[in-house]
Amino acid sequence: MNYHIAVDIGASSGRLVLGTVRDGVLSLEELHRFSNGFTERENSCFWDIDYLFDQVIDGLSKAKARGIEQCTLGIDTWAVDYVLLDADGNRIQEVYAYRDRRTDQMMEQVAERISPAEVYAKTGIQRLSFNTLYQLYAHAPEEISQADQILLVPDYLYYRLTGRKINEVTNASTTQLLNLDTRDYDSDLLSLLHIRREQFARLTEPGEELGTLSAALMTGHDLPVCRVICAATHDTASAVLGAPLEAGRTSAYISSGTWSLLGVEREQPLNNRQAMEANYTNEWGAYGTYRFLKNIMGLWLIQEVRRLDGNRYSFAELAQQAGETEGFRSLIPCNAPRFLNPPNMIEEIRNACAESGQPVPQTTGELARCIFDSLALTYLTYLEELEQLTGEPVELLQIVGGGANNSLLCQLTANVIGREVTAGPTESTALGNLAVQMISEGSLADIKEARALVGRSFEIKHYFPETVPELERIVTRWKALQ
Ligand code: LFR
Repeated sequence: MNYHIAVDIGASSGRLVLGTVRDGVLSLEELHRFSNGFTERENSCFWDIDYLFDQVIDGLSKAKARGIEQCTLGIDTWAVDYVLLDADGNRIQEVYAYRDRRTDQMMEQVAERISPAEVYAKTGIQRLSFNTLYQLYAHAPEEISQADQILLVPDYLYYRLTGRKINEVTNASTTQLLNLDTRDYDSDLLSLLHIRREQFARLTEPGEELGTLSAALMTGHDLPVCRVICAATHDTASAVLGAPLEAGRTSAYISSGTWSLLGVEREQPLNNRQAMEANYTNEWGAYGTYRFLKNIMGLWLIQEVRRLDGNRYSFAELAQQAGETEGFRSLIPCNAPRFLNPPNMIEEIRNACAESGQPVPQTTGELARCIFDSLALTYLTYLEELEQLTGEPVELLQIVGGGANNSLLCQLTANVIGREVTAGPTESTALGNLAVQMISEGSLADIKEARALVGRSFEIKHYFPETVPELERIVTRWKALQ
């Protein structure tokens, strides 16, 4: 029996998932789950990276206790955030979380030094205030020069596990510093940041073996013998690898979690003027693919409402309450920067509704309904835009990730976009992580085989559009809010 373990850490939770294949079917077992979130201190937002590392070790100890002596291991996390290390490999400061407000004005400041069009032509990456480019620009040059190495979060976890320093490419592309032509860090952008190429590590492709757990870890803990494999370390890259994209039908996907990432997989980047103006991104995927997609403020909105509501209700209960309230009553422009990290999400949503003369959602159910309706309308807007940009009509929308569990949102999406929606697998990120391990180890030939394995191993739900009375009027109302 071959054991594979995916460490999959998102902005709100993390897990270690065991994957095993028996009789041509892949099954998953959650070995360990833990919560995640940034903390605010003196107006700054930080991740607790030591806690996350400890959780990885706890999960591996559980694997050993469960009888796993040997396995392969891969890591993925959210993107863009980084760790600055000194020459001894020690962190020189805490790890900022990407919703930290220090980058609020940085896109404008960078634009004064290099035009957004030039940056887009070089990198093909959408402008988001939290891209590593803007985060690093917010540091004083002296601070940056103190860093011997800059690793992204999963690179850093790999370093703590194995002692090897790499920059994995799928995640590195989200820095907005990689050049599409040279396929390396762009020298103009590095000099803008006062960074020398050597401060970043070697670019590493998913599938490469990184060695074993360090001797120090093995002596200090009771852990399985792990062959550590470089996964597609950006969670969205893994999520799309783990999506059983349907061949023969033109489909788009939404990787639905804290963010909703709506897009298509392509063999070539699409970074023309229209794509730039619409602010679509070309993130690098494993095996030479690109994800042409748009970041949509996703379940973060409901996660924040739930948190502020004292975590009284589960996500399933919130969806149920939303389903019991009147639809399309109050709508918000979900992707407006005001929702990125407001001091109080509930107040922000209520204010947005009041300012636009709509009924102000009072109950938790009304707030949830406002979010789900607005998300579905946002999906419609960007799906139509995506079709225009690629010139390819989309027949089917495939929702993967945790949001695939939300049948209200899936049905609303089908209704609003007027197309079939499939939902699942919910664990597509862990699946994509495991797929790279299995391809690397040779038990799967390629990503096509991996997707076929996923397709036959997990149930996919289908949602067909139902009529929404006066949808056209609702869409017009929604567009006027932007
Ligand atoms: C999703 C994700 C997105 C990225 C955002 C910030 O978890 O990785 O792809 O834009 O988080 O890192």
